[in-house]
Amino acid sequence: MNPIKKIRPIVTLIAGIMIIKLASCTPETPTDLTKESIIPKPVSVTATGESFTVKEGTDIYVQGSTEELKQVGVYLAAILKPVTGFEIDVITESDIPPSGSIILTVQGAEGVTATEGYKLEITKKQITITAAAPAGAFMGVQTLRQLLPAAIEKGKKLEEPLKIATGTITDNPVYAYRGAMLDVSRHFFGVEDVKRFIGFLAAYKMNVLHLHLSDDQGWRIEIKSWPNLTTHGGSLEVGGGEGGFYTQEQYTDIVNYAKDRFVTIVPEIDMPGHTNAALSSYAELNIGGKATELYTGTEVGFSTLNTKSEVTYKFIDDVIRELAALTPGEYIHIGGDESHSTKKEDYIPFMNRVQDIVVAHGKKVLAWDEIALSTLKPGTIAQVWASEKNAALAVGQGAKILMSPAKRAYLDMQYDKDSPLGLHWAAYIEVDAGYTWDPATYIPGIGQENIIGIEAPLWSETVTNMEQIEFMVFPRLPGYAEIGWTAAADRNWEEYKVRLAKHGERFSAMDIYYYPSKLVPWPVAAE
Ligand code: TNX
Repeated sequence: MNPIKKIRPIVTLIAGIMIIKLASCTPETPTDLTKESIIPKPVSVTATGESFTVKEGTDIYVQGSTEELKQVGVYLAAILKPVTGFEIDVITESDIPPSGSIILTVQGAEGVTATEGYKLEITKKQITITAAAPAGAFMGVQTLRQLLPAAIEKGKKLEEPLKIATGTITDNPVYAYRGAMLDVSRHFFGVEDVKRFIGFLAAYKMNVLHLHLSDDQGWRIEIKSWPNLTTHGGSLEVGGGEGGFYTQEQYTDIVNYAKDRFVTIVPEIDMPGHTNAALSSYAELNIGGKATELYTGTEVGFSTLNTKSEVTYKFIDDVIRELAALTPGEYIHIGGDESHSTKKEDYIPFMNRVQDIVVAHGKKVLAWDEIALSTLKPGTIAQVWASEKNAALAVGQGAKILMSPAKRAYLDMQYDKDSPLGLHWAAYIEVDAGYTWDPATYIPGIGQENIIGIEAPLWSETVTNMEQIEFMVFPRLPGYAEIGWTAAADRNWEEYKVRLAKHGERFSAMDIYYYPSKLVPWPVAAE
C-alpha cells in the first residue's frame, strides 16, 4: 500500500481536530501580565498571577473630572460596550467605585509626572489608570485595549467574558513628538480615510499626524481668500485622476477627531518649491506672471514661487493666517525641501521671511532639513529627511530636530524589490530595517537632547487608496511608534518581532491589509 495514502487520512483528521479546537475552545484565562505583547513596550510590567473579569455592572469611574478625562472614559466605554453587550456607564460622581470597576484618575498621580505617562494597576477587583493628565489616561487605555483579546477590534459581541491578567504597568514616552505623515497631495484621501489613519496612530500611542496638504500635483485645503487654489489647483492628482480637497469644515472635523484621540494635526504648505498647483491657480505667483499647466507626473524640483514679488508674501500671509486659525496645534510646516528651481540667494531670505509670517500668526515653524540653510527663529524645528549636514547646521544654531531619515523611516519605501508599491530611491526598508535604529545615535554628534522625536512619512506617488496605505504602513508603523516611545536599551528586534507577530491578529480584526513580512513569525492562524 502506498504509505502516503495511509498517512493522509490521519493528517487530515489531526488537522480537523486542530481547526475545531481553534474555533471552539475558550481562550485560556490570562494570568501573566509580563507575557502580554504590548507595543510600544512599556517601561515596566510586573505580574501578580490572577485575572480581572469585565462583568455585567462594570462601570467606568472618572476621578478628577475634567471634561477631557471624561471623554477618555466615554472612549473606553465605546470599546467595551459592543463586545460585552453590557451597559458600562461613565460615572463622574465621587462615589466609591464598587468591586469590578474601571477607574480613570488624575488624582494622587505623584509618581506619574510626564503628560503622557500613566500607571495601570490591575487587581482581581478593579482596574485603575492613574495619570498626571488626560493624555496619559488615554495612553493607559490604549495599553488596556492591547491586553484584551484581539477579537475586540471587530467591535462585535464576544461569547467569552473579557479577562485581563493582573499586575502593574508604569509607563511614559522617551520622545514627546511621535508622528506619521500622510501625503494627500500626490493622491488625495478623503476625510474617512484620514480618520482611519488617525485611529492607527492612536492605537500605538503616536500623537502627531502631519498632513502634506500642498505640492505640485494638488492643493488640498480650502483657503477662502484664494479660492482657485482648490477649485482649480485641487482638481487632479498623480496619474491624471480626479483630485479633491478638504473644506475648512472638513479640516476642522479632522482636527477634532484627532484631538479626541490626543493626536495633533501639523498642516504643511510646501514652499517655495513643490508649488505647481498654486502656480497653476494664480498667474501672479509665477516669475514670468504666467500660470502653469496642472501637473500629474511625479518629478520634483521644477516649480518655485516668485520670491521677489510682494504678491507672494501677501499670498503666504493669507494662507498661513487662515490655516493657523483652523489649527490648534503649535506647529505649521512650511516645507522648504527640494527647491531646486529657487536660487540659493533667494531661498534663504524667503525662508527667513516666511518663518516670520508663521510666528506672527502665533505658530512655530516646522520645515524639512533644508531650512537649516536660513536663520532659524526660536522654536523652529528642522525635520531631517536626507542631510546630516543640514541636521548639524540646525543643531549648531541651537534648534531641535525631528528625525525622519528616508533610509529608515520612509513609509513609501518598498519593503524589498518585489514590493508591488512604493519607491526605493532611499532604500528598501524591510520591517527589521525600519525598527533597528536609534534616533539618538543615527547622526554622529547629535543626541536625544537635540531631538523632539520621530516621524514616519508616507508619500503617495504610488499609493492610491486606503488598502494601499495600510499595506505600506503595516506592519512598520508599530515599530516607529516603539522607537519614539521606548528607551533604546529596551528595544531588541528578536524580542520585538515576536510581539509584533501577535499583533497580526489585531490587524486582521481591524480589517487592516498588511504586508505579511517573512521576517515576522506570524501565528499560523493569522495567515
Ligand atoms: C522626497 S522627502 C520628497 C518628496 C517625495 C519623496 C518620495 C522630501 C522632503 N521630499 O517630495 O515625495 O521624496 O519618497
